[in-house]
Amino acid sequence: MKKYLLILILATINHLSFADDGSRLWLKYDLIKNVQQREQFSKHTKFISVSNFKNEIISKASDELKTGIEGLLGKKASIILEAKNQTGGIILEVSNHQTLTQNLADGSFAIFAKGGNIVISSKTEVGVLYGSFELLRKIQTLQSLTNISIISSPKIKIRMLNHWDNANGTVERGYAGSSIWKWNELPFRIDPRYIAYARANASIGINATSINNVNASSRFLTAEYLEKIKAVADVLRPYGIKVFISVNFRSPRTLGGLKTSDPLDPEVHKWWNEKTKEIHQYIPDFGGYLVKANSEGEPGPQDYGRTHADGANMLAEAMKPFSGIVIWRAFVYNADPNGDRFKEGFEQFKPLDGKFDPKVIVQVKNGPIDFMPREPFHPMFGGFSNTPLAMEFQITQEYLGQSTHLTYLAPMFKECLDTDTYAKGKGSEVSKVIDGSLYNNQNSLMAGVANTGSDANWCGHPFNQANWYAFGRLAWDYTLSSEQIAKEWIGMTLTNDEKSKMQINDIMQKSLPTYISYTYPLGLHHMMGEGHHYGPEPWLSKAGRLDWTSVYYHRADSVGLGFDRTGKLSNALNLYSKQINDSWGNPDKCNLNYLLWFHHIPWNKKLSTGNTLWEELCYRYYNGVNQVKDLQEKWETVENQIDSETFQSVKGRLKIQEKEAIWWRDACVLYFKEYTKMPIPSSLTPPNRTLEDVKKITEIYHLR
Ligand code: BDP
Repeated sequence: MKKYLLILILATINHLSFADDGSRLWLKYDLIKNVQQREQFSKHTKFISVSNFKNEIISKASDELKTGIEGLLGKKASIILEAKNQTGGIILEVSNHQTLTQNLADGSFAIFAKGGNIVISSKTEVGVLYGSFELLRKIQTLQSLTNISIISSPKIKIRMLNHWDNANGTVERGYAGSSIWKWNELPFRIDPRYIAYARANASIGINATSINNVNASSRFLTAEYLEKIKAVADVLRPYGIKVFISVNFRSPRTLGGLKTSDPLDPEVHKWWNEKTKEIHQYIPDFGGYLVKANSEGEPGPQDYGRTHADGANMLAEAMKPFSGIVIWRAFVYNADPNGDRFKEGFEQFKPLDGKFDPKVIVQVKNGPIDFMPREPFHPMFGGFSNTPLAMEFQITQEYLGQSTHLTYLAPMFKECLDTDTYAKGKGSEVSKVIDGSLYNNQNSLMAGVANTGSDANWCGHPFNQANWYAFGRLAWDYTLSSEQIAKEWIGMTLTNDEKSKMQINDIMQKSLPTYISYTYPLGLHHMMGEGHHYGPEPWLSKAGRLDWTSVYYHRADSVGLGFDRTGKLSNALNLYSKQINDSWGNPDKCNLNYLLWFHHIPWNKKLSTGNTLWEELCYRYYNGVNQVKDLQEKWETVENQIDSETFQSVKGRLKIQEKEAIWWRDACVLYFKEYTKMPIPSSLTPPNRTLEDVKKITEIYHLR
């Protein structure tokens, strides 16, 4: 009996010591198991030499190196003032003379071997911080430091998270608990998570945070909240992160008591000028404003007969004495049952191209509708030569399985960034619009709608952390491959066992095509459950607006499926260049992944695969489900190399994913079958339920 008790106790201790709740993200710094590997790294990390102890960014860099080295290598790492004839250490150096780092963007750094030491050098303190994280990443992923030689430079200036967090602690489209910002505690209590958040962001080069929802409350501009935001800004500053605020355009009325918020009214100008000055008293390096205006019911300049440029320029003027900027979102679409939402942003902003103040940058979602799992790039990219445009990606998985489906988003971000707009001929990729190089813009910005929340592991699904990580890495350097980023993240977060790394990378690379296959194959879009945006509802035909329904987008009828965006109907294709039209505009040449985005295809039309549209659609839905089973099998093979809590969490979620992939498949196949009047191909087993059965699942979601 005693023996069994002892075994039980030991097993529990063992379990506890390995249980990983994911809270340390990719900055785990667990001891490297292999002694020889540890010795190799120890040779290069005997000390950390810092000549400028007082600088708060440098001191964060040396602290991080110390913590990292002590954890990973299980030894003390001393911080010293100057390495006099000492070798085998790390030297942190801010240097203007360092030829390696001249003419490179702010935050660039070099890491190189010199005189028996490793030097991390940059023109700026924050570059030294980024270099320190890079060196730790090398150790975490077991890469040799011998003769290390790296020069790294960010391609985008402002690398930003957009939090859609509300003052009451909820998060719009958040799937990982409540807000990380504890407004009720601030400014008096600083949650240690703010520091962990800052470290995680700095480790991937994120240097800006917009802390509140774009559907903004004026409350964030009150003195009470500015004091709270200041407290957060003070925590983030030593990690090189600037704070932005999303503002409600009606604030001069709701908060200032004015009669109007008309951007051409002198009193309104004065109000914003004073408010902007006041903000700077709290936060001298304030990043600027983020504005959602005249979109989905939010107030804006059009309420007063003014344009987006009038509104943005008024705020830019208030920002003139300061370094901050104004980020104005292009996510606008008026309710027009006969129009095409695809074209709205482009058409509303096109007449304003060139009319924005240089302090304004217009933030555009990656695709023209709304963060669908696969969207063609937004035609504004390449269509606007006189306005700096920022990229807005969604890291939180509103339409991508939220926190239960495994979907790695780096391939999606990259697909958009790598697409050629042909705006100035071949080689005019979206990435070159964003980084400012195509049109010679000074400002450049990439924003990701954050997926963070109060859950212990920050992001809900353990793999959702990889999307935060990937966003930061790509904002820093969009030429990194999805594989490289995945492997880094796996090595830092899950395991460095080579075989398991390969399996997990494979899961991650296959995850997005799998998800798209059982939800939106062949370019279908916007068929999710109303409001909550989870699960299928392709039959949705009545909503607050026609362009919030599913039938508006898929246009299924007895003839075929898909939204005709050629000259025959909406002509949205016309917003793209001729070269894009030559391919996407032709149903026989169009990439099948985008086919139903642009064409209404007859059910019995033969596609390039040799199958008819109906057959291909069925095969893809069924394949998607089978691929989830593959992901599950692959995950089983890594069990011994993964912390058990994480392993079980992913395993459980994959089960949900399998069940819901079948839900999507059955809903869509049974629903479209009503239009085709054709049987499901004989090689596939038909769903064992009716369309009515599936509709009931969705109805339950809407019960009150
Ligand atoms: C949609 C979301 C909505 C956001 C909106 C936006 O459903 O909650 O407020 O985008 O980006 O995707 O403003």
